[in-house]
Amino acid sequence: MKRVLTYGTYDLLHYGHIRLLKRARELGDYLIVAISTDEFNEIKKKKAYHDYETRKEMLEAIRYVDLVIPEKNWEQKKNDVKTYKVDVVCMGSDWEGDEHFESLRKHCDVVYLDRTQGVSTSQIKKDLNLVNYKKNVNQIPEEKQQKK
Ligand code: C2G
Repeated sequence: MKRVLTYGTYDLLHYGHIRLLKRARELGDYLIVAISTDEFNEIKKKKAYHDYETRKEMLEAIRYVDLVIPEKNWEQKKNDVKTYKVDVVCMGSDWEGDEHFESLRKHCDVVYLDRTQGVSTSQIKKDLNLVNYKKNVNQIPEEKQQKK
């Protein structure tokens, strides 16, 4: 059984993510996705809209994904490859040549798949004006919301 591993935040899941996961799964027979914990996102300077548990739940519902594990730091990748007997680590092409992945070539194959153009979580946030969004503000009754 050929085992594939990929990493990501997978926030505000979109078709770019889905197309990556589909192609990653096609590289083998079993796909493991390591998603960044909320704490690791702080280190990556990424503020996810959905928390780790929600992002995990959504990824586990995708037919191409066989297992979701936490990505807690940059350093765990070599251990992940050994622990899960990974044959291929793959990432979108925006990561091509990154040392975090190139250093894994001693332990497994490393494949970069073309990134889907025209969609990104950060663009979705901008388009929906979520950049300054305060979570759950809509659930506060009108009369109680802070008047600017
Ligand atoms: N991706 C893609 N096309 C897009 C957007 C993303 O192919 N339009 C790919 C990325 O290249 C990545 C995966 O989808 O392989 C997940 O994207 P992000 O959630 O943005 O991942 P990132 O924050 O880059 O985290 O240790 C590595 C990091 O955890 C990767």
